[in-house]
Amino acid sequence: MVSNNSEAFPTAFKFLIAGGFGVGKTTFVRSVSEIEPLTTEETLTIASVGTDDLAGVGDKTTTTVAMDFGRITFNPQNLVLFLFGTPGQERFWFMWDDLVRGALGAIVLADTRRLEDCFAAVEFFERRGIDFLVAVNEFDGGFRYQPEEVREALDIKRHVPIMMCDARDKRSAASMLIHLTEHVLATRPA
Ligand SMILES: Nc1nc2c(ncn2[C@@H]2O[C@H](COP(=O)(O)OP(=O)(O)OP(=O)(O)O)[C@@H](O)[C@H]2O)c(=O)[nH]1
Ligand SMILES: [Mg+2]
Repeated sequence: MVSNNSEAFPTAFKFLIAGGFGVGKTTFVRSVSEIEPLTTEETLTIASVGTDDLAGVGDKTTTTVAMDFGRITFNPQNLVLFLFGTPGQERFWFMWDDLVRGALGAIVLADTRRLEDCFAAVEFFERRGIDFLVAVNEFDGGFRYQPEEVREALDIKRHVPIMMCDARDKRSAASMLIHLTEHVLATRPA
């Protein structure tokens, strides 16, 4: 028998957590996921010096080579978000074309120490017409910008939300997802 109780069927969205190398994508998925996230971290080795640009990422020792996967449910709204974190290094960008399939929206994480590194992600989603917001992950010791300064520096279009976040903080990361959901719902026809 087919139930007509729509409450039983949550609305599921696929969101990408994207951005340049070392901006905190894996950290974001890890802090907000209600399941143990699937990650594909590999150790950065001496052999990668010259390939991996480690300038500005502090004492980072691992990097995502394929993707991160996590899930979060918002109960009153009966909403399930599947989160796919992208790899940040240029040599793994070919993965993005697969990860983006079926995605309804994206968060582009930006690191104020290397703001320009999120250009590629911004362009990627703009070209594909995927709604996104820019979340500025405020690292300790990084310069503190106002959202409108970031918009100007990166030439982000007016309708794209720009907000400050701390990828290590579950509440902060969850609020980015709520903002993105609202943004997607507001920009898409019913
Ligand atoms: N201080 C500070 N450290 C952070 C923050 N977010 C992430 N980190 C740290 O920064 C490092 C890089 O974070 P990752 O989550 O691995 O970055 P990523 O974007 O997944 O990196 P790739 O997959 O290699 O591109 C980790 O050591 C985190 O603990 C933050 O908001 N503040
Ligand atoms: Mg990662």
